[in-house]
Amino acid sequence: MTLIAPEKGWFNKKVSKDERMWIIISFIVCIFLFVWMVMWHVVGNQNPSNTTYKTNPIEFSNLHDAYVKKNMIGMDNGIPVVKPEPGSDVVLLAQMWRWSPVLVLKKDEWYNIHISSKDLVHGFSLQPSNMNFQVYPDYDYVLKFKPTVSGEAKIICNEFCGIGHHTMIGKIVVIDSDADMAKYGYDKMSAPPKTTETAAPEDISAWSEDQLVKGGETIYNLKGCNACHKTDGTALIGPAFNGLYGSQAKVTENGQVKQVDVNDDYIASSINEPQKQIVVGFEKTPMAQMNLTPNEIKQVTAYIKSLK
Ligand code: HEC
Ligand SMILES: [Cu+2]
Repeated sequence: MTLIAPEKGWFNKKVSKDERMWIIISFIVCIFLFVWMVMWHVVGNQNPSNTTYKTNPIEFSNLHDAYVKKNMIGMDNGIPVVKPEPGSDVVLLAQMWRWSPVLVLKKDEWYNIHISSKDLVHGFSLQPSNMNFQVYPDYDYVLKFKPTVSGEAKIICNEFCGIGHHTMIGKIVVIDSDADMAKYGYDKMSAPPKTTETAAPEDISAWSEDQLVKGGETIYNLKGCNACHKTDGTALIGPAFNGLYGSQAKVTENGQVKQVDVNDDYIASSINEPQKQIVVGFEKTPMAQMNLTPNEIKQVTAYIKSLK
């Protein structure tokens, strides 16, 4: 509302010449930009074509675990490595704070890379090429991807996602032929222990202690515990796992500090209800809900127990 009402009949007054000219020019610019938005995709070869599907963090991380278990050829720095067939569907999971698995792709072949996040928004930035987009939980983003240069590319997270953000670096290795595997030390890799592949995960009652430990180690790597827990005594985001079992943990529960025995129950509750007892000194970054099944917890516990 203006203080002074416009004079009567203003709406039907003739628009001055230069005003009309500017309206026409801005209209043309708008139309041009609108068309060009589409042209970036067609001519500029930017804005990749993609499909998205609805998913959720639990469903997608189960998809990732199954995919990795089936296709894994070894480990690189605690992250499983897969070498998918050209033209196949590949699963890439972003989580605090890693990209899993490491992908070994053939040059000039197409892949359908399904990308999603297990926790919060991460950013997929492929270096050194200039490719950038956000990775959301609940969306399965399918990137049709054909690498055109061989060598090692890094996936940097460019969405600040917490204290370990800077360590969240994934890897895509592009090879010309299988002979290139040696360049990256990938020729001597060994597949994961057979236990987790052959035995039905629903029934592990007959497993030996050794099988449980091996299964637990696979879960530790697969579920990304290794992003926060190390096994060499050093604290990362969370306490180290070696020497943990059988010791005493100093925790805060309901605001009170107390000592508790580290046994099967304590480990299970640390995983199932991470917020209930917080280890003293690690209050800043709480552990996320990891959604392990009781069988997986049994294996992880055996693994932690085996780490002296
Ligand atoms: C994002 C980082 C992160 C990830 C991933 C993570 N943890 Fe933790 N974890 C923590 C932190 C921080 C603590 C200490 C605070 C607390 O007790 O919640 C902790 C505590 C624990 C403890 C209690 C340790 C102690 O010293 O008393 C156990 C057991 C544990 N985590 C198991 C796991 C397992 C198993 C996984 C993988 C399935 C896992 N964590 C994944 C951050 C993480
Ligand atoms: Cu991130």
